[in-house]
Amino acid sequence: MSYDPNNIFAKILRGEIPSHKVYENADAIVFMDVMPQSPGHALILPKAPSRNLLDADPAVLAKIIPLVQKVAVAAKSAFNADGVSIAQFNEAAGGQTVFHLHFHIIPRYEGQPLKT
Ligand code: DGP
Repeated sequence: MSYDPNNIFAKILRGEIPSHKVYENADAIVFMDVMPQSPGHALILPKAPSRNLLDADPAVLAKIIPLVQKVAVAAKSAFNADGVSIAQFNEAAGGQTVFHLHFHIIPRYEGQPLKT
């Protein structure tokens, strides 16, 4: 499977459609998920084009994982959560719906299941 430069996250990265951006650096962008599984559900995307984790450049992953950690710690604190789920899906059969690599940061609360 190849990378489609017209996927919705590529359009967000190019500024062609709006997002609620909360962080950006040279390598990545973080914005809020439009269909949050819990308050504070954010998405972290490397700017480099890859379809998902399966075709990602390890050098890109080496930069993104510390940011995943940073955002998870910040989200847990900002949303006064008890824990954080980090999710990442690959291909339609793996639950992926937008085909630009991204990580979900989902604040979690004791006794509260995710929305389905
Ligand atoms: P998945 O590919 O299954 O890992 O999930 C994609 C997520 O992206 C899903 O939680 C909904 C979210 N999403 C889809 N379209 C948009 C959009 O246009 N803007 C934002 N902020 N989030 C989106």
